[in-house]
Amino acid sequence: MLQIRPGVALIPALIAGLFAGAAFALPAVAATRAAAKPTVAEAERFILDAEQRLERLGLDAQRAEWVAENFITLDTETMTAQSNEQFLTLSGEVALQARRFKDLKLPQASARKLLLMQRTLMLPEAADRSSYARLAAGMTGAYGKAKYCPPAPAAAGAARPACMPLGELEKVLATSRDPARLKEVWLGWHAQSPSYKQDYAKYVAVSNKGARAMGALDTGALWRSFYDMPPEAFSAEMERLWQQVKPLYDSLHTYTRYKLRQAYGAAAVPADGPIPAHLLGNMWAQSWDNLYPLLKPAGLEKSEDLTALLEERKTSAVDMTRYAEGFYTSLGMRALPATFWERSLLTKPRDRDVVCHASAWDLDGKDDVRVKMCITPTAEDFRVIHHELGHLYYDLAYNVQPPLFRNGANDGFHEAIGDTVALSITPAYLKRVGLMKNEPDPSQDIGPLLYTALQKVAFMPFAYKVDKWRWQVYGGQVQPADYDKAWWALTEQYQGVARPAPIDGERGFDAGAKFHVASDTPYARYFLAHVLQFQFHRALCREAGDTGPLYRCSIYGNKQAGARFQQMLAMGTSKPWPEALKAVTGEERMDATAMLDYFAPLKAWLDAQNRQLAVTDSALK
Ligand code: X8Z
Ligand code: ZN
Repeated sequence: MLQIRPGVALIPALIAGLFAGAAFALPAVAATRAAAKPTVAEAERFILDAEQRLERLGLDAQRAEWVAENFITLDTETMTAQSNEQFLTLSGEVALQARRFKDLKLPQASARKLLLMQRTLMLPEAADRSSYARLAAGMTGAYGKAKYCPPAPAAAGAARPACMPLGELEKVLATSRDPARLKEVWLGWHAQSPSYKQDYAKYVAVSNKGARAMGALDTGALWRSFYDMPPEAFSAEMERLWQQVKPLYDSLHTYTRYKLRQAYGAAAVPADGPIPAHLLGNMWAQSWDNLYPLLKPAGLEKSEDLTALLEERKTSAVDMTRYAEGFYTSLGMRALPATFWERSLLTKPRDRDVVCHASAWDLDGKDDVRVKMCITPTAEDFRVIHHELGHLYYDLAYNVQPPLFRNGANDGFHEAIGDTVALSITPAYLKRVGLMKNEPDPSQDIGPLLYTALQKVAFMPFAYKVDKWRWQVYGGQVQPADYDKAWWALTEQYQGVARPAPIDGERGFDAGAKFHVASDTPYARYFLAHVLQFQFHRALCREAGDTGPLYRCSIYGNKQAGARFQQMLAMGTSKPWPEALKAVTGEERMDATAMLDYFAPLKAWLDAQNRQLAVTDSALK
């Protein structure tokens, strides 16, 4: 199953059997019995049938989507829209019919299946379903094709620079230290999304219609209802977790601002205001690890540079993937099937547009699992391929379950699996697999720890913000003319980051410059995943008998930890997520103390640094 499309979250599976008519109609059997009280036997028959139909149509839709994202053309976009529309028709029908059985006392599994069938939009009008599916396909395609085309140089006869796809722009942001160049590519990319702003606004309206037909206030509230708790309780959970992490983030932000003031000058980075977004090494300022060379502790190294090593060795995309697979098999998990290697897309094709944003797919509910990713030999992609394989190993594990339970315990779990494994990519592990020559001295630990915090801790307020914004948009508190105003208000409030230039009036659509907004993929999942991965890591390290600091623990090669993880993976979404969490950690609540434990020495170090930097900073002009 595709893990990053909203379809997964909203539409557990689609069924075939298009309903050609304009509006839903209950099928004859259901209609004639509508007056009679439904029986348990009827409910069980309905569930079995619906589950099979949803699975069939869902897989068809996945396949169409796979082709559309691998070959972005008008025709593939139309075909995926048609296929998704069919799935939406079926899932809406099924959700409607599932309501009939709500008062029955059913076995736990059947009751849960009825609940899961209702996690969808319901759009009774065919025109709405069609417009929803077309807009979604169009925006994903537009994002995938977008390029920044720099203006022609003023000098007569000078060649026009080539248009730059996102990957190249990201590389500039990661490596250049020229503020003018950084600002140019930042603005160049953010100038692309206004082209689909109107479509996004239309899409929001149709989506809300579908959520309201399901009894939710709006699509945001519907998303928040997918966590085995009332939507308001979920918002409160997110806030609780954020408050746990905030002091650590504040320390990191303060340190980063001081260091950027040293690097770019006091005029470029305000002493106590937000940091300009183009200086953070990443297009969305969501992870700051590319700033490590500027921020690293004086006298300490980030051990060896994995990116340099991968480049130097000309590590291929397949090699990178083999390393990741090797980690999972070391935990006792199976090798990837031969078809994975035949059917995945691991490098960016030269001659066509594809959606390069990494994703993991399950095309048959058995073992036709694939990755689509434009891998480059960098430390970041090394982590991302571990992340993607985490999705696939989850798919492979829960494919023993009936179709409706073939999903993550919640969507945050799905995102957390590969990241948990990637937390075990320690210097000691890299040395063990021959990717590092010398293991750094433990006295140098602050370096790698800072590097990891720049990825993981910096990410937290970003991940919180994306769906806070969408909740406001879906909730109607923010109208299209104010999309950017609201986006940057949240960015300043949570991330302490500012737009490098004034907002583009009512025209701008900076949120749409992020893949997950353009493709309408919920984002709270990544926030949860960042909490959960540290909880899983802490529990698995204990299972492996490692009593040392969490940041030095690697579960590589530990079959016992692997078996414990696998046991949870195989549960899929058959039980409410607290039970899955308990299976690995013994805990039933999400809890950011594991993340705080992991970074505890860094927090103390940052606070000490910040006290010193406050003194030297005051002398900066
Ligand atoms: O989208 C992803 C994965 C695919 S599910 C590559 N991630 C988020 C992002 O890139 O914004 C992983 C971390 C956050
Ligand atoms: Zn993912």
